[in-house]
Amino acid sequence: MKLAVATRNPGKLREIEPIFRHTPIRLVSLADLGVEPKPEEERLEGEVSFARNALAKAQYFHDRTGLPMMGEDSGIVVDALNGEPGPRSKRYAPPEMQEEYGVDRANNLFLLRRLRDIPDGERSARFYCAVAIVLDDGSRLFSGRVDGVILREPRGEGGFGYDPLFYLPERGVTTAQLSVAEKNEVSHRGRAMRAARDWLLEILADETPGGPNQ
Ligand code: ITT
Repeated sequence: MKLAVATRNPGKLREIEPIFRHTPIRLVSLADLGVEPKPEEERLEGEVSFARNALAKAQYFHDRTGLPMMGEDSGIVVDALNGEPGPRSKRYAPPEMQEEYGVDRANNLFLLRRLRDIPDGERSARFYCAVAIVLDDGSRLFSGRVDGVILREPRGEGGFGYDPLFYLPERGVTTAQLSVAEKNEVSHRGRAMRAARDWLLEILADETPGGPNQ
């Protein structure tokens, strides 16, 4: 089965690919398919919920390609900021800052600035991930989360986005200090993707003549 992935974020693709390795599901990216970026894609993401955004991305690219499509929306939710930046995680820092420092670095600097006066015991946060699968005959949503704490300065070179600030107390590292495999074990994306993968594998088993479900 061919499953297209409705993301233009290479960091996400790097983490999603190993989860589908050694399965009959073959992932293809928008780049593999030659699906050119269009300005209207920017409007797929609102500020209401991760699930809505994931579904909007999957449905939009399913309509454009006709392929089984997986959309993913994720971000960071910070308790001391009443859930900010949430679904706005990618566009959190003002555009001038993003232009000057690059998107990820600007967002990290901006988050640190917003949390400057928040004491150590009150910096809890979580990454959240919604995954939508859109097939010809319907769609399904999955989600995952991982809880952590926002540090006062970045640590680690791996991952992407807010990873260098996201500390996992039980492991004593940030998610930027984990390998892709280690991050996938605990992360919001790993959890949501494994649930989506297992659901697709059930469908495939069901459809295979003489397969385990027949
Ligand atoms: P697509 O919409 O093309 O998939 P995107 O980068 O626009 O890619 P999102 O709208 O879902 O993706 O924004 C997610 C942002 O949330 C991302 O830019 C990061 O800043 C942050 N984020 C999500 N998952 C993360 C992770 O595992 N580690 C660090 N930051 C993460």
